[in-house]
Amino acid sequence: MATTGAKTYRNYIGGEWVEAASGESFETRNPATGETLGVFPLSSTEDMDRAVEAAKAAFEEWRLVPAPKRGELLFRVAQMFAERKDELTEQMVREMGKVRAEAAGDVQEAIDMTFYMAAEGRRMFGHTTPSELPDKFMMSTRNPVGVVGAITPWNFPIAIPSWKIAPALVCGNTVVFKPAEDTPLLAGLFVEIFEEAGLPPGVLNIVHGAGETVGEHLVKHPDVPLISFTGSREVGAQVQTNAGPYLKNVHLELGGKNAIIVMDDADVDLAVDGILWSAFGTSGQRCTAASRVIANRTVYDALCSRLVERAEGMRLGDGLDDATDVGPVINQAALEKIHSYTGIGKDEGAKLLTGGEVATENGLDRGFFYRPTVFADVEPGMRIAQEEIFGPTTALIRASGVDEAIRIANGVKYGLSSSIFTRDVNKAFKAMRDLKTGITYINAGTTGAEVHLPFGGTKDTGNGHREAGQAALDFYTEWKSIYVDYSGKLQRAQIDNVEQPAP
Ligand code: UN1
Repeated sequence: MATTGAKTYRNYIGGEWVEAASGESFETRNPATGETLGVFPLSSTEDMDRAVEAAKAAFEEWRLVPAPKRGELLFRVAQMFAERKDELTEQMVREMGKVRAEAAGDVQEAIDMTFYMAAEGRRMFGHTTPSELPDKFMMSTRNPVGVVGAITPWNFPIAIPSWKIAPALVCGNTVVFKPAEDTPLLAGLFVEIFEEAGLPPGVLNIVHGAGETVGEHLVKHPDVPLISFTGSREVGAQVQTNAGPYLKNVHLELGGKNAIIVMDDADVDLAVDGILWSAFGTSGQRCTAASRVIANRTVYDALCSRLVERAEGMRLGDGLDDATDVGPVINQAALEKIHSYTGIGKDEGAKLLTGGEVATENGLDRGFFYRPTVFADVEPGMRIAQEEIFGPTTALIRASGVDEAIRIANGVKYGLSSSIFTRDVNKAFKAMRDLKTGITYINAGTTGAEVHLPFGGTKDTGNGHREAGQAALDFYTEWKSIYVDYSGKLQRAQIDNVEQPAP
């Protein structure tokens, strides 16, 4: 594919748009058509060092800007995201491939998150609590930490950066942003909006390039105390290992193998709607995607036939075409990985009900399209029921009763999202308590998190931290406990207020 005419973009370091020191570059392409959309700097560790240095210097002033003022800047950013929503949406469809409605939802999620975190500038509550001693005052405050390294994936190219960067900034940290190589264009637009809103130089920096070079360098940089990473389990483990010797705080948001449970008493039509949306929306490329359906025996057959019929009715195509239900997957490697799991599923003895192939008709061969794929007769231990495929493939598993269904749902290494369709309040409450995931939906699919509740998962989905909601503040600040003694004398805690035993 010729690159002639494709615009060249730069890194943003210390308030300047600059080329990579090496002068090398890479391209971003439309996964539906193969069209080249832009040329980006393939940065080196030298560029990353400069960005960290700029962020470190900017921190000393930014941390002293009153939090409500930092919030006001984020309000402006949120407003600009809203004003430019159509443009960002269209660019996202081109660069990432998701259909227009979903791309608009991605941008909306960033608008919501930025408004939410902007308002945090006037909250960021700490505690006051009585002292055990007279004439003494105690409180805790949230303090910024320093430079945050934000490493983001391509599947939510605007929303996920906002989950990390909005709370990081409102809390008074500065940021070096290393976006995914597949969606640099959107990441650049994201940063441009912060610049236009008036963010001081150095507070937010972006360095484009490869994870193995600049990403790794950021993770290992001694001047970056916080790392927030969203991506695969394998890379997450590497990030943790690389950051370990520096004793950094690391937030990991990794994979999922999310299940939808359908009970015998469920509204089956509603369940089918939920499954299709969660399994095939964004072509299955969400960490929250429903890649397993655990169906109770009496609804199993009905579910199979309805899912097949509806999946076969889904139209594949360019997300810019409003008739499209399912867009492309991100790149050739993703297409190959997804297809390899079809082979794995067949070899394991699962029954392929529909899909299972690359779609090439009507010009689809210019992009990376995979048919919505449904496997039946899947056993809980099969690889297609255990491993994250990150594509439009879902596996139907039989269960008897809510206890077995929950046991199967929990029988994977991940724990991000889960769902149960039931009209029985007792089963619903049991599921809310016992499904070992960070998120559980009742009578809805596994996707659709809102910005003001914590987002994240148990087990190998992460390392215990959460993004979004108030929970995000726990990662982007450190607690400071402050004691003010206004008694005018030395008062010893645990001693002067306690009657000492006779000698
Ligand atoms: C992700 O897949 O990485 O709940 C994020 C959802 C979206 C966010 C998904 N709001 O599916």
